[in-house]
Amino acid sequence: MSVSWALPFDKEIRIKSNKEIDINTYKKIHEASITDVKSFWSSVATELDWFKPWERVLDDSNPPFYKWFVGGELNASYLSVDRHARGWRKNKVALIWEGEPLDNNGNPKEVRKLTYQDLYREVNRVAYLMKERYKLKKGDTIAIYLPMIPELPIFMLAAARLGVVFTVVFSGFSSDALANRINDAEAKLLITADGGWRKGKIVELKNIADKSLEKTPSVRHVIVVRRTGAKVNMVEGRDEYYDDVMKDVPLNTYVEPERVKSEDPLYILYTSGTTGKPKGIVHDTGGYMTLLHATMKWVFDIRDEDVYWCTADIGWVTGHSYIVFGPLMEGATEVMYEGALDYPKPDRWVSIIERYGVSVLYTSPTAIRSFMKYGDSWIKSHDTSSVRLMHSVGEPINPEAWEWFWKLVGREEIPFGSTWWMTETGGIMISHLPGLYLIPLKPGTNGMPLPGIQADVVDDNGNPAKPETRGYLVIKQPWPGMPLTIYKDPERYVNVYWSKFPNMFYAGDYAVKDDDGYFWVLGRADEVIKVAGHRLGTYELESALIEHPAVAEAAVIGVPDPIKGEVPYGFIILRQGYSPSPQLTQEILKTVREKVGPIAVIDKVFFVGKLPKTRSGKIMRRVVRAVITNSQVGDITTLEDEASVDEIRKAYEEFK
Ligand code: 6R9
Repeated sequence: MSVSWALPFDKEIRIKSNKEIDINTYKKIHEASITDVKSFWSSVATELDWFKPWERVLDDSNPPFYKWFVGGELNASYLSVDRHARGWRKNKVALIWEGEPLDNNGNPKEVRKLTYQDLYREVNRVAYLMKERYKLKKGDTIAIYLPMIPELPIFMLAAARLGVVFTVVFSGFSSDALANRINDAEAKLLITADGGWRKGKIVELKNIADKSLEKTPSVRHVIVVRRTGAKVNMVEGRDEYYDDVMKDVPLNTYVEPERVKSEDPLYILYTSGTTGKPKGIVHDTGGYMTLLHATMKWVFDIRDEDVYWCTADIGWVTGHSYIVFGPLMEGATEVMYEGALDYPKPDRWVSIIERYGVSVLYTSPTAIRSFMKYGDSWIKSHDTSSVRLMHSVGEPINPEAWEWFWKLVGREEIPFGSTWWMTETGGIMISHLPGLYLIPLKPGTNGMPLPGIQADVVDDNGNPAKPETRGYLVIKQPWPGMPLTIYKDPERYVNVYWSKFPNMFYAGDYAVKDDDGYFWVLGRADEVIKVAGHRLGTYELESALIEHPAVAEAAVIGVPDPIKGEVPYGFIILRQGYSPSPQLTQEILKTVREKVGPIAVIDKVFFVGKLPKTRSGKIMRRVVRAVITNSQVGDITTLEDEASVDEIRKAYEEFK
C-alpha cells in the first residue's frame, strides 16, 4: 500500500455549479439507482444506437459470467465513427495529433487534424485491408504494437468494425512481453511501426517485434507503419509497409460494420495480477460502450464545444476507454500526442493546453507531482484558462498535489476529481460527477460510486467496514463494462475476482469510506504495484530477475515514491560463485528491461543472504515491505527464519 499521508476527511470544498447537490441527496439518488440495476442501466443503454434492441437486460444465469443486453446487436466502430461522419459532425475535428520532435520554440513539427469524415475514410479503408487482403473475419484476433500515432486508434476501430478482437500491447513492453501476449491471444496479424519518438529517441518497435516474431507461430502477416523512416528488417511474404498496401485501397471504400452481439468481445487487454503471467481481460461490446457513454457524460460532462485531452497512453486501459471509444463515441474533439509531457521542456503539456484550448483534462497523479517538482513558473508562462473540468486517474492522489494543481490550473473554481477504476471494470466506477450531480470536493478523495454501481468497503469477512476503517474495495452487483472472462482461463477469472467474498467482485484495493460516505482508495492490497500509474506485477519482475544466471532467488516490492507513487525495489540472493558489484547490478537490471520492457525499471537492487519466507517456502513480501517502510512487521509466526528480517534491515541501512 503506497499511501502515507493522513486523509483530510473533513476538508470540504464547494464550487459553483448548477449541478451541485448535497451528499445526502446524492446518496438517496444512488440508493434508488441500485435497487434495480437492470432497469437503471437499460435506460442508459437506450441512448446508444443499436442495430437491434436487446431482449434481456442481464443474463445472470451463470454467475459470475454475466452478459449484458443479450440479444442486442451493435458495432463500436459504427458508434464511434459512422454516426458522426454521416451527420452534422462530418467536418468536426475528431483528433488533433501532434508528434514528438518539437522545434526550438517548443512547437510541434508535425500536427495532424482528422475530422470525423477523415477518420471514417481511414477506418473503412483499413477494415477493407484486414478483410480482403488479410482475410480476417469476426472472432479472429490481432495484436497492435504501435506508438501514439493516429493509426493506433484507426486500427482499433477498423478491427471493431469487423468484429475482429484486438489486443493492444503498450509500446514500453519488451519482445518477450509482446510474444507472450501474441501467443496467448493467438493473433494472426501484428501491426507495428518502424519506430516511435520518445524523449528525443526512437523506440525501435519493429526491431523489438522481430524478436517476438521468432516465437509467435500464429502471426501470418505484419503491417509496418512508417513513422520515423528508420530502416528495418522486412521479411518477404510476411511483412508489408502500411502505405504500400493502402495504395490500392480506394478512398471511397465502405465496409459494412459487422452486427456484433452485445456480449461479443471487443478486445483483450493484458494486465498484471498477484501471481502468474498477465491476465487477458476480455471486454464485451454492449455493456462496455454503455458504461463509456454514461461516464463521458456524467464524469467528463462532454459537450460539442469541448477540446478533450486524456494524457494516458492507448496501450493501457485508460487510453482504450477514454482516448479511443469514449470520446469518439460522443463525437468529441480530442487531443492526442506522441512523446512525453515534459520533453523537450517541462512545459510541453501546458503548451498543448494553450495551443489547442483544452477544456477537459484527464491526467495522472504522477504527472501532476512531476509538474509540481518542476515548479509553478512553467505553468504560469502559459494560458491554461480554457480548462473547465479535470480529473486524475491511475493511483491515489495526495491532497498536496491535488490542492496545488487545483489552485494553479483549476483556479480554485473548477471540478477536479480522482476517478477510481481498473482494467477489469472497463470504465470509471467511483468518481465525482460534474456532468450529472456534483457533491462537494475533497482533496484526494475518489468521491462516490456512480449511479448503478454498488461499490462498498468490506472487512475480512465481507461485512461492510466501519466508517474511516480500512477495508477491501468490492463491487456487489454486476455492471455494464465488467469483464466477460479472462481469455482462455475462466477458472482464473472466478478465483481472482469472485472467490475472496461470495457474490462480490474483489478489486484488489484497500479503501476507506469516511463518515460522509466518500470513498478513498488507498492502494493495492495485493502484489500489484503502480509505478507512475503503470500497473506491474511483482511476480513478473521477479521472474525477469531470476532469468539472470547470477540470481538464485528474488523478491520485489513496491516502495512509496514522492513522484511516481511507487517504485520497485528488488532483493536478490545470488547463486554460489557470484558476488555483488555495481556491474552485476547493471547487468541484472538490463535483463529485466529485456524481459519486461523499458517501463520495468527496478529502482534499487539489494543483495541479501536470506529472504523472509513462510515455512512452506513462500516469500513474505509484506515483511520485506514493512522493514523498508519502517512500519509494523505484523504477524511473523509463520516465518521460517527470523534472521532474514535482520538481513533485509541491514542491507537497507547500509544503503541509506
Ligand atoms: C484505470 C487504471 C488499476 C489500479 C486500481 C488502483 C489504482 C486507479 C485510481 C487508483 C486510487 C484512483 N487506481 N485509479 N487508486 N485512486 N483514482 O489505472 O487501471 O492500470 O488496471 O490499474 O490502479 O489500485 O486497482 P489499471
